[in-house]
Amino acid sequence: MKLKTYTAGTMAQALAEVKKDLGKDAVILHTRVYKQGAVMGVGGTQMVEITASDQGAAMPPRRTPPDELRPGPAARPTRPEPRPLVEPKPATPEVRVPTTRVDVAPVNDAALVSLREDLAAIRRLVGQALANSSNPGGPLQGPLAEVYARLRDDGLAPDLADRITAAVRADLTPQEQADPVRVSGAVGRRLASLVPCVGGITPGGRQPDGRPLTIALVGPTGVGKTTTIAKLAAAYKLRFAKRVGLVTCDTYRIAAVEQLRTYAGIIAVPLRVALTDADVAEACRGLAECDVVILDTPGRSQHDSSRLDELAACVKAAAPHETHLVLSAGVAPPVLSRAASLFTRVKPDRIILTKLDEAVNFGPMVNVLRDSALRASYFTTGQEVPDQIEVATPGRLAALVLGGAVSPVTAPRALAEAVG
Ligand SMILES: Nc1nc2c(ncn2[C@@H]2O[C@H](COP(=O)(O)OP(=O)(O)OP(=O)(O)O)[C@@H](O)[C@H]2O)c(=O)[nH]1
Ligand SMILES: [Mg+2]
Repeated sequence: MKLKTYTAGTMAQALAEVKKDLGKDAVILHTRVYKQGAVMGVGGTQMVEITASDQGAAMPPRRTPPDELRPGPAARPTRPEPRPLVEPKPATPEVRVPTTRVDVAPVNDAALVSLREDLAAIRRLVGQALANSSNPGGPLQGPLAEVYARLRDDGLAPDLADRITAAVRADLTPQEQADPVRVSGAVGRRLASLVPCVGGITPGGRQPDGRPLTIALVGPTGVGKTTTIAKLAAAYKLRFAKRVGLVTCDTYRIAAVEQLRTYAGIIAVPLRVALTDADVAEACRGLAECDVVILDTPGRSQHDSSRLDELAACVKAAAPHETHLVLSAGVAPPVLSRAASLFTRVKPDRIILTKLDEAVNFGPMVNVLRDSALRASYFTTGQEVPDQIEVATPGRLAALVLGGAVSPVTAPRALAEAVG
C-alpha cells in the first residue's frame, strides 16, 4: 500500500496532486489545514495537507463487534480512525461495508477559494460580534479582534479573553494595535501571566521533617499517572543521581502492579506494593534511605465519591510533600473541569497536564488552572518514557493556546535533560 502526504496552497491543488500520483481510486485518510509562517496564530499563509493511500479497495471490511465485545461506557476512548470524506452506511455483521472512495475530479478551484474566503469572513464577523458584545472599551478592531476570536475558539473562558484584550488595548497605542506581531506578543504575555506554574522540579533529598521528598500522583483512570511516574523516576535517578523508591497502592488490577514493576526494573529502582493504608505508611518508612519516594495510586472515576475517600486515605497515609493531580488534556473540557473540582477531596497542591499531544484545544487548561487555584507542575506530550515530559511553563501553554505546535521540535527539552 502506498501512503503519501501532499501539501498545497488549496484543497483543489492538493487533491489534483493526489489524483495525478495515486489515481482516481485514491482514498483520503487525513486532511489538515494549517498556517505556515504564522506568528502565534496570526498572519501566515494557509496550507492544505492531505494524507492519501492508493489502496482503499484493499482495506478489509469493518465488522460490527458482538455486544459483549463492545467497549462499555467506562472503556478508554480509542484513537480516531481515519475520517472518510463520505461516511459509510451503518454496517450489520452480514453486510460488507462499502469501501470509501473519493472521486477527486472534477474540482472547481474557484468555488473552493470562494468558500474558504466566506468562511474566513464569517469567522472574523463572529469574532468581532463576540468581542463587541462584551468589551466595555468598544468594538475590537483588526489584529486584536482576530486574536480575541482565536482565544475564544480555543476554549478560553470569556472573562479571561476579555481581561486579556482589555489589558492589551490599554498597553498598546492605536498604531501598535494595528501590528499583528505586536498584538500577538502582548496577548501571549498577558495570557502567560494567567498560567500559574510551579516552575521547576523539586530537588529530592531529606525534607525539613526528616523524610525523603515524597510525591503522590492522583487522578482519573487512564490519564497517564503510572507513565508519568516512570518519567519522573527516570529524571530523578538518571539526571539528578537521586536514590528513588516507588510505592504503589494500585492493587485493584494485577496489570497495574506489573506495569510499574516493569518500569521499576528498567530504571533499577525499588518498588513496594501496599495493600492497605497501613502498608503505604510502612512502605514509605521502608524507603527512608531514598531521596525521593513516589506513590502511584489507582485511577478513580470522578463519579465514585466513596472511592475518592478511600484514595484520600491512602494518600494521607503516605503524607506526601507534593500531591499532583494528573489530568488528561485529551478529554472534553467539562470532563476536565469536573475532575479538577471533584479531586479536591484528595487535596492536591499542583496539576500535571498529560497528553498535550492529543489535545484539540488548550484554553480549557488555562481555565482549569484558574478555577482550581493550583499551579501546573509538568506537561507530558507523549507515551515515551523517559522523554516527553517537561517542566510546565506559562509561556509554553500560552503559545499552545495561540496556535503553537506541541511537537518535540518546538518543545522544551525533556525533563531528564533540561533541568538541573
Ligand atoms: N498520547 C499520550 N499518551 C500518554 C501520555 N501519557 C501516558 N499516555 C498513555 O496513556 C495510557 C494510560 O497510561 P497509564 O500511565 O497507564 O495511566 P494511569 O493513569 O496510570 O491509568 P490507571 O492506573 O488505569 O488509572 C497509556 O497507553 C500511556 O502510554 C501522553 O502524554 N500522551
Ligand atoms: Mg496506573
